[in-house]
Amino acid sequence: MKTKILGAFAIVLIGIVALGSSLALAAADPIVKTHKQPYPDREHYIKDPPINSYSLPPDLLNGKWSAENISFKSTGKLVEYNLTIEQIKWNVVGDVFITQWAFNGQVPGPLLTATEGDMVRITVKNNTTIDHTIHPHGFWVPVNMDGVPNITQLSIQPGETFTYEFIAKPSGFMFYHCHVNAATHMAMGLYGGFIVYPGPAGPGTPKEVAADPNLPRIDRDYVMILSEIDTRIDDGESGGVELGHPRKIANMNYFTINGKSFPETPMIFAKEGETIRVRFLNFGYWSHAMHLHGHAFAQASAECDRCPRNWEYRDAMNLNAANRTDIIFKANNPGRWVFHDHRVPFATNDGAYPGGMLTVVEYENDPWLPLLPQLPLPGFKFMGDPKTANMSSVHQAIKKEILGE
Ligand SMILES: [Cu+2]
Repeated sequence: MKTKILGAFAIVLIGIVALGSSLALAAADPIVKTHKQPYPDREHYIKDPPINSYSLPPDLLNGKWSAENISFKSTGKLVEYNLTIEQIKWNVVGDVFITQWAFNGQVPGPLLTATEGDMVRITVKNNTTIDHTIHPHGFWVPVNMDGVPNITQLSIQPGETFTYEFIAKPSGFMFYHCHVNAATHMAMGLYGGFIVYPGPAGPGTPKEVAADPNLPRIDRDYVMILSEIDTRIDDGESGGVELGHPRKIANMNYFTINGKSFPETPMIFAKEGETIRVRFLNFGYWSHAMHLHGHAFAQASAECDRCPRNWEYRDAMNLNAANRTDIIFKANNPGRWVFHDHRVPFATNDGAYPGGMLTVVEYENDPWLPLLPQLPLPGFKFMGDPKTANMSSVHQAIKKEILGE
């Protein structure tokens, strides 16, 4: 302990000396932003991966768990991602386009993955005229990698590049988002999912937490990130910089799954007998009550895979802002089933039903399908131009009906 304190003093002293010299340089040179790498011994990390352990307060867990029995071995692997931030026009559905700031030109940004114990390096290049950061949400990172402007780092200025580096832990469904003026920048599309797969268990880790023993074999895995859009972003006076004002939350008029509103939302495909998992993240400001027709699903928190998870059977689940959940269902009822927000006004496109946060579970090669009513159903209002819409099979049927193609 004594050595650690002395060490910390030494770092502070070096820091002061370094600060002094950088101030002296700043007068003459343009400021080049750098940060101290949290793992300067990276070479050592790769050669001799350390054991990481973490603990949950035993009083929360009936004294069952402690730091000694939750551990994993680092993989010694470096996983690298490059992200750019640009201003784009994003196609929500049909002919609805809005201005967004986006990671790698898409909303949400690319789905990143790593294994627990990997070292993750994310290099971010800011190609916009506004400053940004990345907050790795749910990760247990060193504080200088937390991405909160002016509290843990200086924000990434236009034209600048910044590198985040941290060990991927714990395993679960994490995400990343900009934390600069977050109320606005999050609504402007700066978010993406990040799956951390469970790593090899470390010594002393009991079998029951080495991997989730309740987890069946998963045949198909889906990720669905829920969010909301206020199309008045582009209206100048009523949108723009006021986007992040709490009064404006009620202006959200498009509700998205992976950046798209129904009927362009991603579909879930299944074959009878398969086990399907959907990882949900609610990135919106409202809570969302996703309800699946025709099936019950098992649901549990996805925020820390190794932490105790309580699986519950539900046919609808409420997901609050920033929460992640796994839902698993057995494909045992063939047909075509909707899966939608039961706050039904959020299953519309600017008030036109059906739309928004609605998708379809469709069984492949299913004898039911030809027997179901031809789409579009009465009252169905197709949003946008079906000629240019990006359609999956159900939507192809609609296209056929409307255009006779
Ligand atoms: Cu930002």
